[in-house]
Amino acid sequence: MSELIATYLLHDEKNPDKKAEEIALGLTVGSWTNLPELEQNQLRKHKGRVVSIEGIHSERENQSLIRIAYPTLNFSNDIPAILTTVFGKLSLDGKIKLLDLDFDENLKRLFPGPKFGIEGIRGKLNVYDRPLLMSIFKGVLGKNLSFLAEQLKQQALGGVDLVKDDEILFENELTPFEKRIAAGKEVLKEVYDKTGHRTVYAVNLTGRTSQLRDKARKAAELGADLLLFNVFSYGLDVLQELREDDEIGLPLMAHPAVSGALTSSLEYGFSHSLLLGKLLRYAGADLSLFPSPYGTVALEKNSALAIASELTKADTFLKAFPVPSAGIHPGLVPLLIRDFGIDSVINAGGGVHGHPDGARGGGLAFRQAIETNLQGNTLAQGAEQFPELKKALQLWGNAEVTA
Ligand code: 1AE
Repeated sequence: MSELIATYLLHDEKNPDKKAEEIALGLTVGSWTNLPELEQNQLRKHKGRVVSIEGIHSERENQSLIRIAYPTLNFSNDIPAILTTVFGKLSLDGKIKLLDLDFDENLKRLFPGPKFGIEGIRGKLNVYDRPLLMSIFKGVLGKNLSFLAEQLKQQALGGVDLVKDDEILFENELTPFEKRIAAGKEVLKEVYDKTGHRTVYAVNLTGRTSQLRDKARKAAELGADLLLFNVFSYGLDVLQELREDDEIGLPLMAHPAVSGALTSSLEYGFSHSLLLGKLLRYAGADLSLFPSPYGTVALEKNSALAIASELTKADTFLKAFPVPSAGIHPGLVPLLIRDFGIDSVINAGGGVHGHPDGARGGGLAFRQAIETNLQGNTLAQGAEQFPELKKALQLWGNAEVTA
């Protein structure tokens, strides 16, 4: 029998054995022992099963790790049905956190995974031997297309590989979606013709859910490079719909906006690795942004590493790019490469635009930090050679890694 196994963390549960049994039955057949034998025989294939119960006790905490197996027969093969089964009413029922879901191979096969993945994105850029560098439009609300175009040009001239819209840039009269795509293409072609450096632009796909498919298809028609998507404002299934539409066929960059409300508590919600790692990858994201352990919106290091691991570990799906973000500056590059490796994207907004020489200088400083680190040199050594890197380190400091 095919099963989906959910792992939960319970806090302050006095009787975890009883609770586990209640979950296994309550979220499947309801009750069991009181059922007549005939009904038991009919319902056996729908019955949930307690797989294990483990106590984690310390002076401060009383936790239990429980694993429950749900027959896949009970739900349709989509993320909304799965989440409603394993964490529907249960998410409202006391201190319980959903840590992980183990899909068996049959179930997994019904999900698309990334269309492009790490290799596909690298192929678009022809960059294989270093982390990619991404920057973010900043301060663009209330600004017109020529302002955006100039900001894009400066970021591209700095050697940035990807530029993403700010996630808070929605449909507006000054910089409408379709015009942003067209203007972005023109600027990036100009930079490519002049320098030979290719930069791609992730345009923010926004609006009512019912409009997204047509908008995304239009973006593809206009030659957009990638779509940025605020997945958690909409739902994972909406991401999957976009991924599975062959008339869209664009790489999808998942922004973590709103996800903090679902993941940040130690006692409630989802684990970071499940939501921003495993489920995003299964649903089809090619890149997943999340707070790095070092920046302004820091995420605890083990959680950030666990997200990256879910996005990149060996699986039937293509690997998705981890994009540790928020408050990143060139002085953090050695830490990022040490922890996330070269198959990651280094992403900065303020750390690019805030450079004393502007966005071009910021981009250059990042590229210099990456080059210096991959050559096995310290950033202090790199700063002797590169003036932009030197200015960045003077401004933001240097988290040198020696090991
Ligand atoms: C975790 C998402 C980061 C993000 O979207 C963003 O805009 C970061 O900006 P900076 O690098 O912190 O300025």
